[in-house]
Amino acid sequence: MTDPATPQAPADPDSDQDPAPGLFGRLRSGLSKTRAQLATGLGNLLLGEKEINESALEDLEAALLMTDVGMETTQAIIAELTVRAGRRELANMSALYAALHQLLVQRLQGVGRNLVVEPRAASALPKVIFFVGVNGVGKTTTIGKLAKRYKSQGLNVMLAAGDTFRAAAVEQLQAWGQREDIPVIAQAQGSDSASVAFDAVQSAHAKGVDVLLVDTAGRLQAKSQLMDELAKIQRVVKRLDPEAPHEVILVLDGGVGQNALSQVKLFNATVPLTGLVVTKLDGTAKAGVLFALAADSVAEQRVPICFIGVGEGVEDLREFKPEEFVEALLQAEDGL
Ligand SMILES: Nc1nc2c(ncn2[C@@H]2O[C@H](COP(=O)(O)OP(=O)(O)O)[C@@H](O)[C@H]2O)c(=O)[nH]1
Ligand SMILES: [Mg+2]
Repeated sequence: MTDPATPQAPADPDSDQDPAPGLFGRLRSGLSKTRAQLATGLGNLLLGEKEINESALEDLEAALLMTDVGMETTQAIIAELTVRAGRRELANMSALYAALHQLLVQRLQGVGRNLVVEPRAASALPKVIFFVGVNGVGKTTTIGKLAKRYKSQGLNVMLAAGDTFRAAAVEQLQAWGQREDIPVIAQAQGSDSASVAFDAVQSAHAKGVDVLLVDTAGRLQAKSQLMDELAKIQRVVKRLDPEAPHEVILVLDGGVGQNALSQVKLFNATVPLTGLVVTKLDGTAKAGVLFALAADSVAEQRVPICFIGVGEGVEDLREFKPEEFVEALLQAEDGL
């Protein structure tokens, strides 16, 4: 893993080695590790040439658990497949794929949420979006990717370098800003991040900005200090606009698997979350964690998934669409 303390140059979309794999192709290749993990379970069924029965489904169960789909979801899916196999509905692999596809999509239904930003009406205040999460998960990178996306939609974007803990964090955001010609409000390292956010909201009001993306510090997750700081940023921003922040997005590293669930709980207790971004799904075989997060959000926390990160390029931050995601997870090389 790259040292998050090193400022990252924004990935250059023009220097992409693979010029036109298509957006779905990028998603698919980003998810290749998780797909390979799932294919192990499915492949065992195929190679064994055995009837798809209860014991054969155990391989699939193990594969689902390995991708961090989670115990509850895995058991529900296997139970349903077992019933169908008992009814002789899963006579061949393509029937099994189809059934699995359907069940996986079902588990994600309603969990995706499109984070749309409208151009600001004359009388309205800018939309303020906070990005929170532990260190190194991809907050700053996600902000850079989103800033470019919103700008290309014709929106007037501004960034706030609220991670004042490390100089590198400020520089990293400034690098994105320079590259995309987007203003970045920053203060010296060690300054009060609530003061940066306050300045930025004020400036965004004055300059007719449509959307302000606020970066925050992520170290000390387990300590009350970080949560106090987030609460303070929130309080200070509300003095300028009681409705702000309009969105609080928790960024999660998909590679941490089930640990993502406890991060949701932790942050949600301090700054009520309105959405999740799950990054680095390309670097892990644990993309199944999206299902665990979906089960969690259905159960109690109700935090929708807005974007997933499947690489470092701008195009690799994708809206989370359940159908497309499951398609990319299950589609084999030969398009089965
Ligand atoms: N492979 C991959 N790397 C990512 C992704 N998102 C972020 N990164 C990398 O993760 C590292 C930490 O990201 P950064 O934005 O600095 O994290 P922050 O500390 O939360 O702001 C950087 O090297 C990023 O390039 C992703 O979706 N895929
Ligand atoms: Mg950062």
